[in-house]
Amino acid sequence: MAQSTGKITRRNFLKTASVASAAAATGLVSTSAHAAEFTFKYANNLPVTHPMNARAKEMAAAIAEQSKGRIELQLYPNNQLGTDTDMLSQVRAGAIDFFTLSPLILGTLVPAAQISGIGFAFKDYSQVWPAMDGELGAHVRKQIEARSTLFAFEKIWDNGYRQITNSTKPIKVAEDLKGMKLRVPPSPLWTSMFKAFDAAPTSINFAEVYSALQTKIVEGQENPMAIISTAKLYEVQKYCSITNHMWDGFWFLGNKKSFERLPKDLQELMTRIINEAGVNQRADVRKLNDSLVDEMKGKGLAFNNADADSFRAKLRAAGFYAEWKKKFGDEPWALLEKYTGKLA
Ligand code: X2X
Repeated sequence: MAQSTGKITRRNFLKTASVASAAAATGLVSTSAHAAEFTFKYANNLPVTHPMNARAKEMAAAIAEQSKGRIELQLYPNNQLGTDTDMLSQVRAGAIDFFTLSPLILGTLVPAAQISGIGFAFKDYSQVWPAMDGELGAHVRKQIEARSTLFAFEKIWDNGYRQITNSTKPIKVAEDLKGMKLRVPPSPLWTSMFKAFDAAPTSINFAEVYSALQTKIVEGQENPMAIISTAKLYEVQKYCSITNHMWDGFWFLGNKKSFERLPKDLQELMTRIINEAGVNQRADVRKLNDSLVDEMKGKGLAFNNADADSFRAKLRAAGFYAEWKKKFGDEPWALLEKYTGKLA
């Protein structure tokens, strides 16, 4: 008979299933089988192998454990719920509760948020974190809260310093970018900056970057090493030019109404765990970005160092700094320069 051989017959399956649902109904199964009191969705655009998602997984586990199962944070990495543009609409509407987004892409909704992405602003991380954890970050978070249905947690997560890859030639000086078809993320500042370099920038969401490079819709793109590696962009690019042309991060955004469903103590619990995860993620990303050049060389990417001065001079000559200072306003610009020194 089927039952004695252990084969799953329909009758056997139904019997097991009804035992399981009876156990759930009487509370005899582990807490993970219970629906949590509060369920949230957190979505992002990065591969599961990126430190952002390793830390997110750890963070979701800590939230479940420390809330004693009352909160479940569901993770949707790798553009599973759509492109950044789609996900931004969803989190604004509350269909997603949390979302990590570059301050520059957030600029399509809150223009003031783009200020941290000014080309060659932060010399290194010793300027980035004091600015973003300090008055500049506070200014941006205030703008986000005032001008959208969203808020940002205090600790911005890291993306890193961005480098240019392409399939055509090494970029050594700004002049080499002339006319180059480059993908940039959807953001006014990004487009403005690469126009100032005389490149031919096209806005494309990250979800479509690999295929845009593969089919040569664009020649190149720019991203930190950890993304070039985890998204395997080296498979469809030949050259990587170390330009460090801007630092980029990810604001950990929440939908205000979603988060306010939580009682104060649970809001505090989530806030603490999310900010801690962000700080740990910063260390992971920095280590990874610093360690990948040799590995990428092994995968066939040709590296060169670019002359940063020629890029800065080009931005200055194109009036880039003057234009954006005017757009952001004197006071926010002074906040930026408080951390970076004089820029324009
Ligand atoms: O879209 C990109 O290039 C990425 C992944 O770096 C951002 O999210 C800004």
